[in-house]
Amino acid sequence: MKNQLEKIRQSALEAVKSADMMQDIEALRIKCLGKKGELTAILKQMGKLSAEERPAIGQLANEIRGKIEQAIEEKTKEIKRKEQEAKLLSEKIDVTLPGKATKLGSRHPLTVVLDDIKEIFVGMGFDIVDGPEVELDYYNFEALNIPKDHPARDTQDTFYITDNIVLRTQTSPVQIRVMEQQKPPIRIISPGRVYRSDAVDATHSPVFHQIEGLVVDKGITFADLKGTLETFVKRLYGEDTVVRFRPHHFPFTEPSAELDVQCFNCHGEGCRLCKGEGWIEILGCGMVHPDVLRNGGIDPEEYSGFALGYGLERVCMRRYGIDDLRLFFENDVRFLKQFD
Ligand code: 2NM
Repeated sequence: MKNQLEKIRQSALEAVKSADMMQDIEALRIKCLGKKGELTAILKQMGKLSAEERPAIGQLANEIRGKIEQAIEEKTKEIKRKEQEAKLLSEKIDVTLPGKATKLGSRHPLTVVLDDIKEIFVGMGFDIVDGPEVELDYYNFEALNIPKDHPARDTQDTFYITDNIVLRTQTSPVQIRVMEQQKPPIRIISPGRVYRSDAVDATHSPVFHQIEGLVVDKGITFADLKGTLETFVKRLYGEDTVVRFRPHHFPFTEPSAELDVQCFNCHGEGCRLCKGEGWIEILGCGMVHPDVLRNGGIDPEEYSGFALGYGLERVCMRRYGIDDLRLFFENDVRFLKQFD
């Protein structure tokens, strides 16, 4: 029996020594020390021993049990420590590594140009106003002196929601609304989306952007229009920009004009950029028609004003040399991230 005990001691301690996983240790504990384990089996046979042998064997068995328990406990600690070390090692981070850079978006090129334009007008004391894109026929056409038979009112050109509701074709309806609500002096610009029933190509889009401006006060003259617009254009294109005003016609202004800038490429000689003209058309403008003032609830005997309107896409295309309008609306990041 003593030999059996020594064998158990030896094999158990060796097994504990070579174990390297918690499952192995637990299996070993059950095998040796469990209720049906090897050591228990020996102790059950103690009854067969003589009274003299019994204490010594009992003592030995207890001593072996103690040794095995101790070995298991030490091994368990060792395994746990190794597991912890491995975990710490695998989770190690180098806090001195550079961080991942956050990719910032950029402004859309139309926004870049619009922000510049807004800043110039705000600097001259203008307010920026918004209005509905789904608009009454009255504000979009009627109040602006655009008669019922005018080609702009054709369903070929305008998106009709109903007989008297349209997608605004210009932002001038905003100006009528402002005149209705606000007493002069009025100094506003109204940038925003406008709609025309056009097929998409390199120079046409059913949705594009306009900026219109309106100034109404006592004693406003064509000189104010010229001074304000020349200042605006020089701030946008540079102080050495040469401008000219050319007579034109709009139903809502009288007199009306278009503002051209001299081609900065050929200085008026005529080249490919200005298509041989020497001048590049920038915007439309004029003195607000007395009927339009009246429609806005303003007495044309007491007040006068000027207005202007132009397309944001064209300004932007010229500034960046963009040759296809569709690029603005396709949202291809390879295009968009070149600006701002
Ligand atoms: C243009 C050209 C000239 C214009 C007129 C008005 C209003 F409401 F005051 F009558 N707003 N915008 C105007 C004048 C627009 O676009 C080429």
